[in-house]
Amino acid sequence: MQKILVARPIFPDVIDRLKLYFDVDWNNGEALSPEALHQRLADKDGALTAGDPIGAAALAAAPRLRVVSNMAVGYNNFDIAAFNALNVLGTNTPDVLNETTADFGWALMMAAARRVTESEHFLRAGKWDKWSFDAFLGSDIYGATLGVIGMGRIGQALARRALGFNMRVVYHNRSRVAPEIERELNAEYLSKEDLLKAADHVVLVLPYTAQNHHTIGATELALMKPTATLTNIARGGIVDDAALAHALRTRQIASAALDVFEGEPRVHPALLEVENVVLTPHIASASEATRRAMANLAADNLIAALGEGPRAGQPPNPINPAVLGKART
Ligand code: 8YV
Repeated sequence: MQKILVARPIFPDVIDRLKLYFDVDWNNGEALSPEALHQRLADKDGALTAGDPIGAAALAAAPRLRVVSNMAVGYNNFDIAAFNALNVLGTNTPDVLNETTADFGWALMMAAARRVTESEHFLRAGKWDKWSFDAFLGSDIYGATLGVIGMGRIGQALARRALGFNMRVVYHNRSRVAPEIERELNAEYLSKEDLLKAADHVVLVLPYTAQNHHTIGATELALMKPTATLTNIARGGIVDDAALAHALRTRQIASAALDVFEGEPRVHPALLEVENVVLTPHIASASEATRRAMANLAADNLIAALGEGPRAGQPPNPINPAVLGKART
């Protein structure tokens, strides 16, 4: 039997599925340190990860490893050049999380605009002693301008929600989406700068790459409206968290909502100090049904990529399909 490592706790029934095909080493505890991860990978043919960093050193420590299946759509934890150099396949879990993640982005945007958590903290602290006309005044979503940065599958799902809120939708992306999608979503392409000036609510849904590092920093925040909100459901590092904390403290923008952070699970201490930010612990895809679908899709990818099951040799979501069928070097 081929050997696999499941690097994180996941649903036990998915482990049972994997056991039908593999000898499974399951880390059902804290995330492994790089050293422990490399050691556990040493005799494995495949691995299932969830954000665990896999680069040249991990692959060198695992001479038999042929596939790493990430339980996430984002795979910035993989060094794909290193994978390609050794003919190691990477897979991810796109699509199954689009609507759930867009729902959560919407919830965060609304919470930031209408100051939901900020006012709840006030109430819980026992500070609410009277109704007042100007308590926690926020900004409207309905009829406002939504700015989506990153118009992939999740960005499009967000923009589709905006149709029901009678919003103007502007977007920025590496490249323009197809004209029929622009028409369906009533979405207008703008440069990043023009989008930041025009939008009432900016939502970030782009993948993390070296080029996207600090897509939003002090310069970009200075372009936004003082009434605007910023929501990040993409990846830590896309926003300069220190610059954002400063912009929130000085009310350069009205509020923000963040599900992802630079260096998470640590959160920049300055963000914890400001009231006008909603903070959640990387849970945008965390509905029961979606996390189950992601775990099962990650298992499907691993089973197929290691030549087992009904789709043997044809994993549904290869990231670097050019290595399929090539011997590990
Ligand atoms: C994952 C995510 O749950 O899919 C992604 O890219 O950010 C989340 O849905 C998380 O990355 C753990 O792997």
